[in-house]
Amino acid sequence: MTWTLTPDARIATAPGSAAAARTGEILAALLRPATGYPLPVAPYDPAAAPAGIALLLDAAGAEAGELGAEGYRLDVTAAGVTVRAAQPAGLSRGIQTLRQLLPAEIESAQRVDAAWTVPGGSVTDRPRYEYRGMSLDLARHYFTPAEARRFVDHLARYKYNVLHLHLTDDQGWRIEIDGRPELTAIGASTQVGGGPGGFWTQDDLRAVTAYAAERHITVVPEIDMPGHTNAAIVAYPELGCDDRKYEPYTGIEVGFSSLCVESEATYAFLDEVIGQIAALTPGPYLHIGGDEALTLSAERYKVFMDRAQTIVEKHGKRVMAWHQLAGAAPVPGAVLEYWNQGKEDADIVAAAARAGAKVVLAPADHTYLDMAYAAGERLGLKWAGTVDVKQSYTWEPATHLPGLPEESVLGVEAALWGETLTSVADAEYLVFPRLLSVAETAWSPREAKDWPSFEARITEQHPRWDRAGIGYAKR
Ligand code: TNX
Repeated sequence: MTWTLTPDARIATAPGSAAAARTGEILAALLRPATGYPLPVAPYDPAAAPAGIALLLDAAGAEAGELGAEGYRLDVTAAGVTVRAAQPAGLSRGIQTLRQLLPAEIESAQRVDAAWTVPGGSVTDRPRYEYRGMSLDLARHYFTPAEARRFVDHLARYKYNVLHLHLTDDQGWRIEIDGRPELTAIGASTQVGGGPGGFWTQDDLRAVTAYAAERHITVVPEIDMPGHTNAAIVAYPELGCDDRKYEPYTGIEVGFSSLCVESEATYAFLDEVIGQIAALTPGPYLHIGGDEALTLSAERYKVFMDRAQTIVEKHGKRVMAWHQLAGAAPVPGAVLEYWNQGKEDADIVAAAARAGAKVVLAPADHTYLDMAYAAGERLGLKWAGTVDVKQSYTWEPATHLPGLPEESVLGVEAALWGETLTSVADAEYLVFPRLLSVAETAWSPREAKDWPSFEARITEQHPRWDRAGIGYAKR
């Protein structure tokens, strides 16, 4: 038994839900180019003839509990397709499964003649982890807002729910801050390798955040501090001290810069920046970096991070930081992002988690999409070794860090650092297929993971990526 998408199909969405209607429009926009069908979107009307596709929010009681915030149930019969969820985010995930069940030609930007059939059956699906992210490094290589939206689409396709934007680093400051014009006039004008850099206006960040939110993806903005701040200090020299002279930097070393810990000018700056970033992004988290502050003693680092965390909380956000914060004093409710290779720093992270911190796992030797696939590759770094597709897939979050309580793992993140990138094509070569390894690790139940099956399913994605114009590594 199959269902076939026909020219007269309509998309009926949960009455009274603007979010469901928006998801219906997003689905229609995905299906119209290849099919050439009009696919009107309208509120579901039980008295009308079957629409073809229905996106409903009628999961209730035990089923709603089972589906949670992002789960969905997909039923395909000869009469039509129904996606049901308890929350709008579930519909957003469900339409991507429907898209995957259609023939690969559905990815074409031009009209194609194909039999738009979907196999019949029912699927109940929900994510394993509540945080499933990818970070994009705008600082080492600048990406425009349109390019970032392209990555949001990639994340939506594989059911991610967080886009982490690394907005600042030694090589560039990428976000407009009112009252601090030199950040963008000077701080934004560099990137790795000497290119022109660039920055987003506040409206750009608002717009990308809204585009992601319509796809039920939360933007987590990161302002890295106290290290990784060369670009900010070049723009505002009073932010530095330690008798170090700051010059624009386009290399790829880390750990040499720091905001001045003892200066009130530093905290006045943080209050402005964090306040504005908090107001621009509705999500719960604000990431303050905290990694590789190699010029600071542990004492000075703690003094700084204590004050920075207080400022984040004052502006109504939950602190997120790289796991080095575990070596200082994470505030209650802080989320630590573990990024090292091997089990390095497992002890301090596990101790912080036992004291109540939550942990997002981004182990460099598995989820760093900027690691080279293999020796001899043009793209990617190798400081955490090479990460082939199997290495990116075969690890287990619940037991990855010795001593880390399983319930403290909030989720998993893929990281795309930009040191070796010069274009979106470079980025997609590193991202695909490893984005899917991290997606499956974050979404699917532990017992459903299976490398031979995954490897075969990656190859099945190739015709979709070819038609969608997505670059990838044939691995
Ligand atoms: C380490 S991950 C860094 C980044 C680099 C990355 C390159 C982390 C918190 N710090 O500054 O871009 O390695 O792989």
